Amino acid sequence: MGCSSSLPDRAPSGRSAGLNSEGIGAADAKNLKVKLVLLGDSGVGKSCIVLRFVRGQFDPTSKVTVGASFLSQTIALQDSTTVKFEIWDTAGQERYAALAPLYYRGAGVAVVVYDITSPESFTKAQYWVKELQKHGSADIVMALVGNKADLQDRREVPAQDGIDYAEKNGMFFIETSAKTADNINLLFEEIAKRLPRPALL
Ligand SMILES: Nc1nc2c(ncn2[C@@H]2O[C@H](COP(=O)(O)OP(=O)(O)OP(=O)(O)O)[C@@H](O)[C@H]2O)c(=O)[nH]1
Ligand SMILES: [Mg+2]
Repeated sequence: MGCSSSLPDRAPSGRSAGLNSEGIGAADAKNLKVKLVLLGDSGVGKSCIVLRFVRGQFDPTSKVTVGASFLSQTIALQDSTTVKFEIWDTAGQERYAALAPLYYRGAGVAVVVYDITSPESFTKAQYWVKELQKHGSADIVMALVGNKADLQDRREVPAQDGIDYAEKNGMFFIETSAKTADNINLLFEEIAKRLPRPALL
């Protein structure tokens, strides 16, 4: 069960046209675009986060992701710049783990997601952070996301553990709920603010 987009799966094309080696580019000085990859254990809610961000929906009946799916969304910041996110939502099931480098290679942003009710998913998130530190772009912007924050009564990963781990690894940290929409837009706005800007800006 999960949130999947109705768009067909697409093979990754490596870097998108117009993006530099960190996956960040500018159509012009005020309009940035960035390749973003979501990584994390199966079932943590990656597809639901994307669906909530892109379409404002939560669909508890859709399927697990197969391979990866692609969506894009543009947001406007207060300084009147826009950021287009080209989002690769990867499949968390173990059988797809070997495909992950195809999606995180050349990404300017990596969003590593765990489920606050699942310590195993927090351990898996740490695995992905290490993998990105070894093989991701040098200037990649990384966010650590504790999802399913609506399930407070089932929480098993204290927020402080996420905060501490993120701080040690130079990551932005936030807890979200794709179900209630809590902090979903904020996650992407905060990422946008942290993107290195072209010299023109
Ligand atoms: N309560 C709650 N449930 C959520 C939330 N986000 C996702 N879910 C549920 O968690 C399950 C898995 O969500 P998905 O988005 O498919 O998980 P995924 O990380 O994309 O999983 P894979 O595609 O297999 O990697 C679904 O049953 C969702 O309804 C949330 O914020 N709160
Ligand atoms: Mg998915």
